[in-house]
Amino acid sequence: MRFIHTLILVAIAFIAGVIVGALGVLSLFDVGSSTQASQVATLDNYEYVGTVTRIIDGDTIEVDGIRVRLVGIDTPERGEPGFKEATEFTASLCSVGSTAGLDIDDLEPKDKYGRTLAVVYCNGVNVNAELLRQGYAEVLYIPPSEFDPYSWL
Ligand SMILES: [Ca+2]
Ligand SMILES: [Ca+2]
Repeated sequence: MRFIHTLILVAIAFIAGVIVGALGVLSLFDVGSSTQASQVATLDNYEYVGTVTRIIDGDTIEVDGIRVRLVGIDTPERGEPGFKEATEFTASLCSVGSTAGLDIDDLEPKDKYGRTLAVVYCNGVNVNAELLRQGYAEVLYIPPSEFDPYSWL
């Protein structure tokens, strides 16, 4: 009898182990597939994804060496009050070496200096809108533009 009891206990332990193991595999699979889905969704939102290579000032950065002007806003120029603060704020959101997603202005993809006009996303944050909301930038709305900066306020 004792042998049979032991056998049943071992069988129960084995079945429990299989169930726990199966749940573990299922949850791993779930995590894997949802991560993949969100990455696909994220890349869909951006027309370009690259690495921040340089912070020029509050409203101009380089992504993979491409000069990008943050559309819809204007931060102070060098020598003007607020220049340092705006530049540091942009640098804190989009540190050099981090990943940036660009939503390029479909209606005006470049300005007269050849800079790419875009909304820049760093860590999922709309940097153009955040500069405006935190008071580091002013609205600079030059139609035609895909974006209405007033909608960010
Ligand atoms: Ca400026
Ligand atoms: Ca766009």
